[in-house]
Amino acid sequence: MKIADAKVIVCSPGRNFVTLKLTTADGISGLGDATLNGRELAVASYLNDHVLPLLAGRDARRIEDTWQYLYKGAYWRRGPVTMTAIAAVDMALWDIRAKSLGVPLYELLGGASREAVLVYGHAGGATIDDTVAAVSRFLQQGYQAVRAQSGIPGLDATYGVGKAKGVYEPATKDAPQETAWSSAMYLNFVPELFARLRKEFGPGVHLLHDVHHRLTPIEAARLGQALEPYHLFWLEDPVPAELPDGFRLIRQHTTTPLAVGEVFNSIYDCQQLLREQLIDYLRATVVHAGGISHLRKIAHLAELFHVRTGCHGATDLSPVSLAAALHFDLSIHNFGIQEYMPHAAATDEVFPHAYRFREGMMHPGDAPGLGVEIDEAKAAAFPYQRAYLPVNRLLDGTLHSW
Ligand code: KDG
Ligand code: MG
Repeated sequence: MKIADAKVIVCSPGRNFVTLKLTTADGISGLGDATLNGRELAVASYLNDHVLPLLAGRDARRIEDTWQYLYKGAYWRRGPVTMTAIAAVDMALWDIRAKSLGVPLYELLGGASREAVLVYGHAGGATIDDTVAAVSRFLQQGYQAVRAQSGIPGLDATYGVGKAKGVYEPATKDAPQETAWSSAMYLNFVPELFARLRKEFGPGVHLLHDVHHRLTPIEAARLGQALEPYHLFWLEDPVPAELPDGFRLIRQHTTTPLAVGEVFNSIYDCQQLLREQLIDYLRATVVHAGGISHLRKIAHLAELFHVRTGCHGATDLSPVSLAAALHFDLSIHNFGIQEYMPHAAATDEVFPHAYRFREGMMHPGDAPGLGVEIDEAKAAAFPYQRAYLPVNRLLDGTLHSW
């Protein structure tokens, strides 16, 4: 089962995606997502210029050995570009292996640990009333868990509130959008939002919230404490996660569960948070954290410390990533929740897939492999468009985390 062909497909059906397609000499092909939002071409180049020349003739069944070859063999370790490229190769090899055996990937990962996977949707509105209406729409669609974000009085635009109803695509063409931020205004406002949501929807619905790395540890501790009466499923990315020690301080002050890790790219980013039990949910993903092989190691380490998974799943992660995440989620023991934002219709046309949503739960389907393909002719009709994620400034102009 030698790798005979490898190519990188860059397309933009609604937004940019980088996809790796590997094909074996006996004609089995596998897909890997290599999309790094706002820096897509860096990963395409890493793959084309440095990884693909190493793959020709390798045995597609040697998934772990190929992972180690690309990780240790580069000498330069970790980092989002490297780890996203390795993830794409890893996903494609698992896809090929499962297809060669005629089974859905989760069967190779130990089989199903549950019937289906709990997912959460994104509700956002310009005002509290709009957010209440948005949450209500998700509940009508069967969601059991909803992330709620709202515009903040006095600030023009804020994270998580889409430009149009139901749309979350913060990247903008050619240049980054600039948004303004005040932690003081935000901290005064958010408890009011969740008080209202609990009053409207009662205790049965899982509510989540994303701070998007914007607070200091003591501010995050105050927010976690203020939100305790509303029993959040989690408070996400309360502070920038480069400094794991910051979470000790948050943890000393609040029982609100914490989720972190969508920007993590290896087990080394996670290990202190896990070992010291500073978080409750880990958001590392298949695409940015080294693929299925590496994410399984992270999840197994997390299991020792009572930490469950909550994989990142925004629309900048392609249907290939979503499929891989669902196979992973279905199989591991310490699964918590999966983020789910349906892709644009054009994306779904380019990437036909077997996964399905029903009553707030998802299943990867039982097609062999990942259960997702790419229609290359359709992909070619959507050429790459340069796009950037926003930047965020405090009201006095100081650059802040977006
Ligand atoms: O590319 C960045 C987005 O995926 C990120 O802003 C989304 O924070 C996010 C989330 O929780 O989905
Ligand atoms: Mg997030």
